[in-house]
Amino acid sequence: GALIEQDTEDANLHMRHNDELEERKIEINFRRIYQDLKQLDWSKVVWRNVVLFVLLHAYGIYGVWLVLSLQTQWRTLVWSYIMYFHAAMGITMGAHRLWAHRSYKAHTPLRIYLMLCQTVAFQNSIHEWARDHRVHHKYSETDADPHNSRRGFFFSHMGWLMFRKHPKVIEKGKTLDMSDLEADPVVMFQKRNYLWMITILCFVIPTVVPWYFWDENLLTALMVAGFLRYTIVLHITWFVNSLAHWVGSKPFDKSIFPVQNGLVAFLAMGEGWHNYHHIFPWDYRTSELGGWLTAMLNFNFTTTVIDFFAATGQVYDRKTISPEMWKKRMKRTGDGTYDENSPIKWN
Ligand code: ST9
Ligand code: ZN
Repeated sequence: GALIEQDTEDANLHMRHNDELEERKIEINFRRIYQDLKQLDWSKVVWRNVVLFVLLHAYGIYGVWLVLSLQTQWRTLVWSYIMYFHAAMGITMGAHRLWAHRSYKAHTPLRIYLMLCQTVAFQNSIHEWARDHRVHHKYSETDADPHNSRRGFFFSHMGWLMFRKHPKVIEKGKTLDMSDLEADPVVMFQKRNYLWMITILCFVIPTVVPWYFWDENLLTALMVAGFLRYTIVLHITWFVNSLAHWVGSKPFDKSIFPVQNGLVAFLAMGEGWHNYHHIFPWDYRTSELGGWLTAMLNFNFTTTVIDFFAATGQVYDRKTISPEMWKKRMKRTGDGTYDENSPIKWN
């Protein structure tokens, strides 16, 4: 009895989509954003996080000013980019494709490296990140989805990190099988040591390197390579949950919210092909794209890096979807927007 009840409930969570899909405008509508904001339950706000995010953005804006007013050395900018790149790899290649989805396997040296990169990004421990992400995939756009995009653009972008979680998130999250991550000593080491590790990797190293090696002003290094770089990586990541659930096409399945968004893919090293990814989450490319032009244009750079490590032997067992399979799915459920003649030619 209990089991059947549970299943029906899960099915219901999934099925109240369709009318809302019709209503939803594929555009960012500021009036809608405002209305959604008004409807959020403000008694659930975690003010400590609001204050921290306001401070972070104030420092980030100060960082922008230090860059635009030419007070930042070019070496510090290059260094900030290197930090951005590593943080991005820690999230896309590590937390997302390796640990949350297990779409490929990696040997311990590479897992340690990706864990360190993921710490540079300071987006919660791998274990917490992957649990939230698994529950997001399994219960997308329901109360059990941590960044449920039905609660509005802002909520799905960053608002969810400033509110107490919906009880369903925790309830459903506890039913997930996390034993694979709990058996990974690299993941568990990071979870146990998270606080000092983010301090060193997200803030101390990015700040001290420019100061020590090329005499950058310490405050400038902290604001630009630390806070500004951190803020940028956060927003790009959050765009996958906001923009890539709102603005774009649905060539693979028109009945879900996630969309294909090339801008997000470009910024997030290949993570904007979100309509595909929600249908085939175990594909290590998070898209059907392949080929050198995609790599050159940076539309899926993470895949290029995974392939590079596969060539060195550190990566193995990459899972993909065959073109026959995604084409079949596209014909059956897609919105008909797929452009087979696109200049960025895939397979
Ligand atoms: C950040 C994460 O930014 C961003 C993730 C984005 C994901 C994007 C995915 C898209 C695809 C990949 C794209 C990559 C693109 C990359 C591009 C790069 C250029 N299941 O949390 P608590 C338990 S983080 C099961 O306190 P509250 C939990 O264990 C930014 N259980 O809930 C605990 O139990 P116990 C920095 C769960 O009080 C209890 O529930 N970090 C689950 O409601 C309470 O947990 C922050 O800002 C679950 N899913 O607070 C921190 N979840 O007590 C923000 C929780 O037994 N977080 N539990 O241990 C917080 O402060 C809080 O979590 C909160 C909620 C205020 C949001
Ligand atoms: Zn995913």
